[in-house]
Order: sequence, then structure tokens, then C-alpha cells
Amino acid sequence: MKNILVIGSTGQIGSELTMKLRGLYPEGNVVAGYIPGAEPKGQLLESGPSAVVDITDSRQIADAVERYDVDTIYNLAALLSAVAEAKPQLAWKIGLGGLFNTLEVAREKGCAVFTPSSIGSFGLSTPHTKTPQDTIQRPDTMYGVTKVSGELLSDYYAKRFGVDTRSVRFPGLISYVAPPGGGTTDYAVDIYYAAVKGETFKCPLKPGTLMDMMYMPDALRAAVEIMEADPARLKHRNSFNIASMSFDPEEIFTKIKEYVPEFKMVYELDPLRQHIADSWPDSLDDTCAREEWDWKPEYDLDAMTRDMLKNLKIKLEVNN
Ligand code: AKB
Repeated sequence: MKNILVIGSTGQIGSELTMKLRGLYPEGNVVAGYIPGAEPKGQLLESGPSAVVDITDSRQIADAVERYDVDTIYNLAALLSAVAEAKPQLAWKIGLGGLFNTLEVAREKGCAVFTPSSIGSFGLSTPHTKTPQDTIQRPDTMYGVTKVSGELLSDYYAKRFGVDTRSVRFPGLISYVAPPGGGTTDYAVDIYYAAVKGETFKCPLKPGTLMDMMYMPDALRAAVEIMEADPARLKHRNSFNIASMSFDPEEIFTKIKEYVPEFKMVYELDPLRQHIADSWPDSLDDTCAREEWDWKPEYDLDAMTRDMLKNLKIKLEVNN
């Protein structure tokens, strides 16, 4: 990777990934692509170039690729699962239409492309425990439909046109930096904010709802490492299962209580999110990622909880 374009650079993953890439590669070589209304601010704006890149407009993608001589595109434009269910047409337009535009530009200009998939690419008929790399993928949400279709389209461009497409299936991502918006796994971020603010957490999912989760530093490292991996070792491309921890609401609540004993949680279920969560795996088997590009997570639930609480206290200026 020499010159990188991040599409969706001001979103939940993009804002942190752009900064990480600027720390690893010359800052001026990492372009923050954004849509009007979601402009980069602060360090993200000041630390490198930025360009308007609406993924639904292939001309804007091509212009940024030409102007900055881009060889690698990180495509992070997407709606999260619950929002995608509320706006299925827009989810398709951004998720699949946008991916098609990106892949076409990549084919013409010779770029590599990273497009994250998700645990949302699986469905009710998928084996739920230690979900294998290659298995049944029949999701019944628009988010899942766009993710499976995106995996297939990316593999098609690799095989048919030689475009270097690679990706991972992200679990729920947890971070104290940029909040997620409209996902099913968001509760696992919101719960930390409630704990630090001294509020009772209203959990939208019922006890026993297991899902894979990951701390953002591990997720960012995965996105970089898969793109840096030796292609001769890759038997898979789109997309690799990656995993680090799996828990249900009771487990994360109990873990936080170890550090915040007065913390309280009640259940106020959200039927849409519960339906989506029930259709997703309880845990993923990430053996292929470990074997093909040496994937290894660093954070477990305890290490993540300590880091989240410490950093959220600083961010929210809470002294206790
Ligand atoms: C969501 O909940 O929609 C995302 C995901 C797991 O893909 N965080």
C-alpha cells in the first residue's frame, strides 16, 4: 500500500482507521474520503488530505483515485444493521451499488480494495456455535443480504478481473472514540457509557443473546494485516471470519460490575434488534484467518473493559 483512499472516513470505523493508516504510512498518502454533511474535523482534517467521495457517484471515486494516485481503497461506506432494516433501498444503494462503483474504478485503475463484511452475513440456518469459515449464509435482513452479496461480488472481481479484493467479517466493534449508529451490537458500547455516567443501563437484548464482539484496536489491526498479507498464502479472500470474544448482556454487565460495583442494568427489549441478534452466530471459528495470515486478537473481555472504562472516564471527564 502506497497511496490509500478511505471511503467513509468520518464513520465509526473510518475515523479511527484513517488515523491508524496515517500512523503507519506517510500521512499525506492517506486520503480521507467523506460526504458533505459528514466532513472530517480536528486531527482527522489536519493530519492529511481529504476529498468529497460519495460512493454512489463513481466519478467522485475515480477523481480521488486519479488525483492522489491511489493504489488501495478502504471502502467503509455502509448503513449498520438496524438502520438498514429501516431504509433497505438506501442500504442496497450504498452497500451494493457503492461497492460496484468502487470495484469498477479499482478494475480500471488497478487498485486493491478492502470492504468489510460482518457477522450479519450469516442467518438463522447458519450453524451458530463456532460458525465455520465456509458455511450456509442465508440472512433475512437487508444488511445481511448486502454483506453476502458484497462478499460474492468482491470474489467475482478478484477471479474474473484480477482485482485484489480482501476482507474480514467484523464482529460487533467496541470503541470509546466514535460511537456506532444503528447497529445491533451497539448495546455493548452504550453499556460502558452508562456505567461511566452512573446511569442504569436499559439493555435492548435479552439475557443469553450471545454475539461475537471485538475491541477496535484489534479490528483496525485486522484491516491493515489482511491487506498486507502475502497473497500466495490466501486460500480465501472475501471474507475471513475473525474473532476475539463472545458474550451475552449478563456477561458484559457482570464484568463491568467488577470495576463499577454500583452499576445497574434493566431489560427493555427492542424486537427488531432481538430478531437480528438471534439470527447471527453465537461465536465464529477464525481458524482460516489464523492459518492464512496469522490473525491473532490481543484483547479479551477483561482487558477491553479496563481500557474502555479508563478512557471513557477521561473522555467524559468523570473523576472516580
Ligand atoms: C451491527 O450491529 O450492525 C454491526 C455489525 C455486527 O455488523 N456492528
